[in-house]
Amino acid sequence: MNIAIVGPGAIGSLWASYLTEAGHQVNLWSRQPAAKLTIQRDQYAQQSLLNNNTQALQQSDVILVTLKAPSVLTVLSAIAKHIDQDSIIVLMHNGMGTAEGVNALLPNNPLLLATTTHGAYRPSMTQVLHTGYGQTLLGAANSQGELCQFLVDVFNHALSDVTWHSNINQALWTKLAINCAINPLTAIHQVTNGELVQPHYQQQLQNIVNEVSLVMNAEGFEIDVNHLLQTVNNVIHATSNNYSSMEQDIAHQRRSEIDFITGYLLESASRHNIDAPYNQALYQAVKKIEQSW
Ligand code: KPL
Repeated sequence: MNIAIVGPGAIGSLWASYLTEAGHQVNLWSRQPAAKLTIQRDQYAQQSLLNNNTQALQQSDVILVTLKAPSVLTVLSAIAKHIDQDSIIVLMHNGMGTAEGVNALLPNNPLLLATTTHGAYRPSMTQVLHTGYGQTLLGAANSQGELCQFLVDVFNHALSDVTWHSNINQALWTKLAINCAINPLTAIHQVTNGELVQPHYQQQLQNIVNEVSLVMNAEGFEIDVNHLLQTVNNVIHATSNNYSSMEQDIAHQRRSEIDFITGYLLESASRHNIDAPYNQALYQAVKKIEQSW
C-alpha cells in the first residue's frame, strides 16, 4: 500500500520503518524541508523515504497521523488540499478531542483512531530506537471507518500486536485516565514516572483517579475506581525509568498536550456537572508554567 506518515517523531518514525520493512511504499510529511529523509531503526539498515511530496501524499491509501494532538488540526488543514477523499486517516496520539475537527475538515474520508503502548525514542533526527514492545488498538471514528477493519492485518503484519476495538473511545478514555494521572504530576515536579510510587504522590493519584472515574461513568463507561488506580500503578511500574511526554515537553519549554488530556477531562466533567478540583488544579499549574515562558 501507499502509506503516508504525517508527523514522523519517535512513534511515527517507528511505524514508518516497520511499514517500509513490510513492503509498503511509505512517504513522510514533516517540518523538515528535505525532499528525502533517512530513518535508521535500532541496528538495521537505513531507509530513505520521500518527504513533503504532494503527489505521494495524494496517492496515499492510508495517512497515519502521529502528530501531537495540538498540531493535528493545524497541519491537516494546511495539507487538506493534497488529501484524496478515499485516503484512510488514522489518528495516533495521546489525549482526545481531535477527531471531531478532523471529521469536519475531511468529512468524506474514513477516520480511524489508534492508541499504542509501543515505546520509541529518537536520539537524533535520523535514528529511532524501539525501546519497548507494546500493543496497538484501532477503531472507527466514523461510518466509513467501520469498513476499514482490514487495516488491522496490514498494521499487524508490520508491527504486532494490533487489534480492532469496536468501541475505541472506551480504550482512549482508559489511556486518557492514565495520562491524566501520570503526565501532569511528573511534568509539574519534573520527575520520572517511577517517582510516583512515593506515598505523597499515591494520595494525589487516588484523588485524580477518583474524579476521572466519576467522569468516565457519566460518559457511560462502567469503571471500577480501584481497578483504574491499579492500571495506573501498573503503567508507573512498567515505565518507571521514563520521563512522561508532558514532563519532556515542559522540560524543553514546548507546548504540552494538557488541553487534550486534563483539559478534555474537565470539559466532559463540566458537561456532566461534576466537580473535579484536583484535576482543575493540575491543569492550572501546567498552564501557569507554559504561560511563564
Ligand atoms: O503515555 C505516556 C506518556 O508519557 O505520555 C505514559 C503512559 C505516561 C508513559 O510515559
